[in-house]
Amino acid sequence: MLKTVFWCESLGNILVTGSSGQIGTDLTEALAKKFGKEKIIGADRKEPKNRNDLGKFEKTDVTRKENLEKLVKENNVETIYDLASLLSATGEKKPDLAWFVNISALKNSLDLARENSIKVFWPSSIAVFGPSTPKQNTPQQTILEPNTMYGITKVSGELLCNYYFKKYNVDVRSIRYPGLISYKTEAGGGTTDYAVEIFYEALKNKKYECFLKEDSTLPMMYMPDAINGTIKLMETDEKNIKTRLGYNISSLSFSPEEIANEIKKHIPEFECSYKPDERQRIADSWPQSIDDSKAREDWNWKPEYDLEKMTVDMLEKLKIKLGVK
Ligand code: AKB
Repeated sequence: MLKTVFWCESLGNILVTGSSGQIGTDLTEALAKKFGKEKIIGADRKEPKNRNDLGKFEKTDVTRKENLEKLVKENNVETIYDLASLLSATGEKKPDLAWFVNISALKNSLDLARENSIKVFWPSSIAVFGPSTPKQNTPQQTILEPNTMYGITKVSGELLCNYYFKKYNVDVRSIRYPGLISYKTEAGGGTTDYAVEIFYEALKNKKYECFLKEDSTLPMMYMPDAINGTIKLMETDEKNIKTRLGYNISSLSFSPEEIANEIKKHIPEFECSYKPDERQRIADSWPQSIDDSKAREDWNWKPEYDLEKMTVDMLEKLKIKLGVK
């Protein structure tokens, strides 16, 4: 309780690792807007595309504990959003690297959190689920037997978070993100990336070749909902956090064909074709819809965007970004 009040009132500095990535870009901007950009430190191996409104940035590799420690100590960090991660498709191409990056960055954050009373957010994913998990309305507590290295890092990471909470009382919180769709930063290396690419291609070329089959339904979410949910979870009173594994959250589920049809309502000439590649196997191993009732009960999670509202907003924002009429 004391810790929560302290965090809410003093709002010490916030470090976002992986800040140039898909979630990192949106989250850094949202945190800077909410708490003031002087409180936010972004860190990544890649420079951010646009530094405006993002706060301080350090180019560094947080898989090395001494780099992370320097950032924490020099900036009086009280909260870490540890987003440094390789995604599912890259993880299958480079499984050793995926294990190393995803787990060592988290272990470093948790160790520093334990030593310095830091609060941590860590992103899990629907990739914790595998072919043996129920596919519809997948419960919070269910079979976790992923068949991708990315999924294995996410299950292991969740268990590590839970261990650090139970053994060292580290206040670590996590969300199992579905595929995320944002107009600010393009996705990279994931299985759900098609749901971002399709918007760019529809606007630029009026056609898109999708790397998943037309009927591959997956859980998805518009980035503003994901960012609001993340900040809301971190602001929730500690007594309401009932799991230190990842919380299921959900808003949309659609297939490539469904999103293509939604885009066609606005761009009637748009044509989508389908040529599944190795990412199809990953998509086939994941659930189609998620039961997020625990998150709704424990910390009042509620998304705002449905498919129609998201499509309108994505097209509107991307038209401005791409300079398309
Ligand atoms: C991916 O496709 O790898 C990610 C995820 C669902 O975690 N977007």
